[in-house]
Amino acid sequence: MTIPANRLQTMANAIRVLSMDAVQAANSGHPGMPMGMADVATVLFGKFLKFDPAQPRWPDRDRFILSAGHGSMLIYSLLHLTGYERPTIEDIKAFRQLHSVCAGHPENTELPGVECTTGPLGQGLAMGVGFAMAERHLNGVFGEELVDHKTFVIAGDGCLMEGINHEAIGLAGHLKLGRLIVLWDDNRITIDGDTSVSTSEDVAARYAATGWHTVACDGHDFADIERAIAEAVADPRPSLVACRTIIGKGAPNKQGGHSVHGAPLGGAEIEAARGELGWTLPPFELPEQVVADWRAVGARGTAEAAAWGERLVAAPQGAEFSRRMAGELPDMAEVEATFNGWLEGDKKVATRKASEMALDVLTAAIPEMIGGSADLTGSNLTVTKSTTPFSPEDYSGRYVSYGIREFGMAAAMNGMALHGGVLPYGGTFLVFSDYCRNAIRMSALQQAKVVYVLTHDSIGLGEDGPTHQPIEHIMSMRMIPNLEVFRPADVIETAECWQLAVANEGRPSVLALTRQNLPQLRHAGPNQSALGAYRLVAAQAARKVVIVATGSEVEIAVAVRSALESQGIGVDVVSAPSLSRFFAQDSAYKADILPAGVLKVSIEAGTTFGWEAITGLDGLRFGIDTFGASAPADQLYDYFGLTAAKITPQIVAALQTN
Ligand SMILES: Cc1ncc(C[n+]2csc(CCOP(=O)(O)OP(=O)(O)O)c2C)c(N)n1
Ligand SMILES: [Mg+2]
Repeated sequence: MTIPANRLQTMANAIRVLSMDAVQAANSGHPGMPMGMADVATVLFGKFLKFDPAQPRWPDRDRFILSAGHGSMLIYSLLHLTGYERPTIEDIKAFRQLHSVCAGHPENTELPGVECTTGPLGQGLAMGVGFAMAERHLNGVFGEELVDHKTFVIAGDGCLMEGINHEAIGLAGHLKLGRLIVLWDDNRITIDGDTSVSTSEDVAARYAATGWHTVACDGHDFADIERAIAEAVADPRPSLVACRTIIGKGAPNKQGGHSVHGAPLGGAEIEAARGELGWTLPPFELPEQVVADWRAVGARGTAEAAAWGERLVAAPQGAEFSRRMAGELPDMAEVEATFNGWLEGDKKVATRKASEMALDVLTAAIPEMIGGSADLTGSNLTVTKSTTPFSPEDYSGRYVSYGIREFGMAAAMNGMALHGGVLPYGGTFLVFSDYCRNAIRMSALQQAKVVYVLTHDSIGLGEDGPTHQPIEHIMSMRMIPNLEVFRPADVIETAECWQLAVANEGRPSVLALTRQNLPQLRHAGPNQSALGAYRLVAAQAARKVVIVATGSEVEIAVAVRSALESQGIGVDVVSAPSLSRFFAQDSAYKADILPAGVLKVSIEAGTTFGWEAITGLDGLRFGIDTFGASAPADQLYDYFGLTAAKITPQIVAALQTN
């Protein structure tokens, strides 16, 4: 399909006008980026992108990621113009208003066609790496017939300047992800003004140094844009296309300056822009020819999508491919039987080791699981017999050596999960969750099923000292909405929590795991962790105390209970592997576990902040509200007062004063 250049220009101008009018109507938003990149986006969608607006989730579509999420009107315009069901023109009129699918920044949960939520600069591109990894993996497993698509990213100066960019492109270059193509909006403007105020970097040289192909073009010359993208598509390396653009192009008095970045153009400038662009129609009305031309672009993929559908039906692995893409787990009966077999044993292992044992079983049963670690495989214990290396030589492998790139790893896992067909998990030390915290937050916001294996979860890691000992981390991650934080207490809870994590639809999970060995406390099923918190040991004497503990501190709680019971004080021990799950139980269950009129005590080797929700203000909270220290683990537990010998008398004293 060849559209004459003048018609292409009008198609691009439709993006410009829709964007400036929507921002003006909302009195909020970012017209500069969409107006500047309208020409590039028109060529990309018009000539290269494989998609079918009638089947937004067609598995073999090219993925398009607007990493410069502030330019959200660009993607809303494109989806509308090419004929997606949503956004309608009414949706666009409601840009940035409550419940509009045209949210301030593009949200994957709002609109099919928005592959991932963007706005935190740099992460869209880094998720693009994950999308490209998932594509190569599924291609390796299912072959060219079913999986053969590209990932296109539009990124701005900010996306390239962020630190995560270094991690992401290093990983992509190393993995030779040649189907990843980044279109850089090289407009040399950011919010504070010209990029020269803050950077002197030779971006192309940096990309070249990490194994990328780079090419430049005039981002307002259709033929030149097409030439550059074609070159990028042809090159076997991941590609950076530097598109020289003018921010806000089409606004005659404001274009090229930072004032168009993030503010409405204003009535007078919009009128001037209409003159400049030769646009006579009022806001939110589009010329028939433009609509027809854009719909023709949208129809370009129809036949290919249909042919793909036929191949899927014919493919021997078609049903398995569809299962994975739908995110449905395979039959888990054998997994459960194996885990149930552990109940009879008496395994004293670290929960990180228990996690490795569980992963051995799970990765054998769930072929879509792709593991990895940020260079701590031997500590996180994330590799299994089933997870052979994922590499350019064998993309069907299932273990990613992410390198020391926690943020890059987490963002890539988000991209993989959102691509679909894979279930990513990855490890690092819990304390370094801070390095990837915003990507963990984005997992939760995007409802991405990603499992974070965060080991060395307390002072129990010992001699590495306070830099490596998490204090506030577990509780602060519990505050992230839609993230489930598990802290299992033994081998059984670890297996249970893993089962819950892989079944957690639309939600990421954290598994906080110990370095040190823990005794097996549970010898009976069924999955008690599914309740969030449950009575592990019930009081024998008249109940005066309920101790709620997590992870490695459940063992301590059990010892405290024994000491108190021997003094005639009845104590329940409640293990609480998932507080959010417990809080979601009905009030009768919660009242049964935390009855009124007894002293409530919490023990967790981290901040005590937040435990008031369990203990009330008159309960006792044992934890650590300073940084840790460097020493063997048992000495640290004693030093920080987290032993039965130190906790028991404080509970006795509290009972006496009450
Ligand atoms: C991680 C992060 N930091 C800061 C911001 C706020 N912010 C939004 S856009 C922007 C400037 C980006 O410049 P550029 O990518 O060149 O976009 P342009 O002005 O060219 O549209 C900033 C700092 C953000 N969205 N994400
Ligand atoms: Mg810029």
